[in-house]
Amino acid sequence: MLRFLHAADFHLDSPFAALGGEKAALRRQEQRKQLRELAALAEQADLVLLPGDLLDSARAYGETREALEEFFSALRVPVFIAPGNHDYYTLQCPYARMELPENIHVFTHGEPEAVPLPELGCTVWGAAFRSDWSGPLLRGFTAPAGGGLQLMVLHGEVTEGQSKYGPITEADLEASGLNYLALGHRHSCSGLRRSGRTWWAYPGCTLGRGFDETGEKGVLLGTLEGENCTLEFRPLSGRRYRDLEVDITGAESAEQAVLNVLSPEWREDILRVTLRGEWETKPETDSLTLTLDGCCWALTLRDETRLTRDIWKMADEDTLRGAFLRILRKQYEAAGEGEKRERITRAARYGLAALEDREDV
Ligand SMILES: [Mn+2]
Repeated sequence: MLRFLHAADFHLDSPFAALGGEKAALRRQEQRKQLRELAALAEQADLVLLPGDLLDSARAYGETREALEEFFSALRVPVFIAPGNHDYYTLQCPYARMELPENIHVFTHGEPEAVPLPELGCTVWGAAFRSDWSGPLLRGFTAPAGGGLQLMVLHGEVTEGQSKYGPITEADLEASGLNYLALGHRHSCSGLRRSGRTWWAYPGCTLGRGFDETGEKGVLLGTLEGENCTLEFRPLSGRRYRDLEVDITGAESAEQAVLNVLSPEWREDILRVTLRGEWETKPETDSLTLTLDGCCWALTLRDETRLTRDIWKMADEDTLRGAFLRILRKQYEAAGEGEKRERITRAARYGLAALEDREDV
């Protein structure tokens, strides 16, 4: 049985621009620390597959090169890196400039090359992005039959459509004849997939970097034995991004509504809270921000609430406004429940705002 660790898309040295100076630097430090956790997990594997975007760009900080060197020298098993669109291979890239131990193999060609590992009964294939985009790298490839387990490590996008990120189609996967294809590029975990006889997966990124990368992040520990494959998702520790929407309609206060949904376990996390709904007294976002600051590590607060208006209250007035509302009220009552009512209510609000020469709040 062959045991492997499959991890991708570390995006070391990401700018974390939304967090700003100090916190962004701390996040980059946390990224480097994750490498130790990975090295510990690798002790359970016979080989390590790293399909690209380990670095966010070609400009890695000195600390990051050191952390990577430490990581690589801690790994005692064969390691395979297939550079992606962020860490693509050039003679000036960090991989080319680092002194890598012998067990670390970086694929550098634009077409698949093989590294046979007879002691493990397998061959590991791989190819590299050579710039920030790539044509299909797997197209036309078929692994030779009968040479033991055939694995490949590759950055690319599984899609039937167009992509400048090494597109891979279902047909490419089926024709590949591989036992396992370790993919990188997609930032959420795909779970174990199969096309033809080829097992494949994306582990997702190792750490969230924005509100489009929420939830658990981690790596895959897998086994291959004959035609069988198992995969286990191992979450890595660290802060999470959490995106919350809080409806404050009818709440005692916006503050109370938000506090009700927060968990004390999120104190080290990065939160975005979007307030929704209607109010009679506008939420004080400044004081709310102060209250929430202690509940998480970083906070973005967005106020998308609006003033409650009982719009139909004015329908009986003997004014132009009243006449306008009476027409809409008749339609509203005839519309029944649902989306049409919603639309008529909106028309009433906008109409009132126009008649009163105000903005709809
Ligand atoms: Mn990528």
